[in-house]
Amino acid sequence: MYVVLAGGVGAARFLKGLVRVVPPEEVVAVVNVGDDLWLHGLRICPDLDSITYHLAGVVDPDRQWGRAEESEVVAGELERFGADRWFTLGDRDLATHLHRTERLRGGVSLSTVTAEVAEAFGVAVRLLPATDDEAETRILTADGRDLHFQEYWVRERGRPEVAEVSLADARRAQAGPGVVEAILDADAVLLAPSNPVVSVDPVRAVPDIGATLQQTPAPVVGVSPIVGGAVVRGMADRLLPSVGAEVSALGVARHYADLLDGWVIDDRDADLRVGIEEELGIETRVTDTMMDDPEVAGALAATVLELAAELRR
Ligand code: FO1
Repeated sequence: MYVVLAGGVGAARFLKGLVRVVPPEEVVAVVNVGDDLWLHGLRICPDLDSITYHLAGVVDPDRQWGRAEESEVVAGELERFGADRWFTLGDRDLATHLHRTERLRGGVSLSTVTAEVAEAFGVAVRLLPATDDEAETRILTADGRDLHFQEYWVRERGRPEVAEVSLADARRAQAGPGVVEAILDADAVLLAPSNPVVSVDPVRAVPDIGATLQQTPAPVVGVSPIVGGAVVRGMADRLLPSVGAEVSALGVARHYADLLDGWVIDDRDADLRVGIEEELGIETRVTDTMMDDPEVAGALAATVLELAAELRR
């Protein structure tokens, strides 16, 4: 069984590749919930939903989040009542949030309702929220504001200069049911090519998850989300400096150095391999990591699993 620490789109694409080479029932994704928010009285879980929709093949192919063939009738009607549309919920997507919120209000845990949603979409990968607690990531800006991650990224389009990323809620949270056990029993723990600062760090900031990652006998192998010194998508390039990390495959490897046994970087960064291995002692492989089509994602997943198997010996 393989555990993947996962954020949104990068993780979803990687997971789609992974299930080409191992049965989905053998894959457990431990998913970031730091992006989650309350809006219009509904609980929205963007990373859990992006992964579910990608794996189910119903994601919007252009935006890479939300549902394909989506309409926004309800969002338009909400404007009548003065609602701000900075974060728009599509009509099909709304059904997921309505179901989830009704179940949460009825006392069911986020892990349980996540499993229900995955099953309803025919997703066999086990999706585990990192925590059932509300543990939102806060962005403290250089001009002194304390923003929810989505306010920073969507409402303000990632423009404010970031002074600090606060994971204080995650540091007080408890691991979701099954997470610690999965990490301990895994054949390998894989770090998806997700944003290190706002996707993977909020997962490992949960104290019992962080401690278990140090204890597990499983090798930990990651895929660099930085290619050629630039981010593939998202805002990692703007956030890595806030934790003192260089925007490169080497910088991210250093950031994860306490955790990694193996690291997979893109062909374009081949010249960094020797430096990473010599400086950090992390076994490094070079391959195509640009998962534009599922075949590349499958080949990448196979490379990651081969490295993990070598490290287990
Ligand atoms: N991203 C946007 O840029 N604008 C939106 O209005 C928006 C709505 C939205 C609704 C549901 C959902 O699951 C995701 C949504 N996203 C939206 C994407 C999301 O904010 C982020 O891309 C991720 O949280 C970052 O991984």
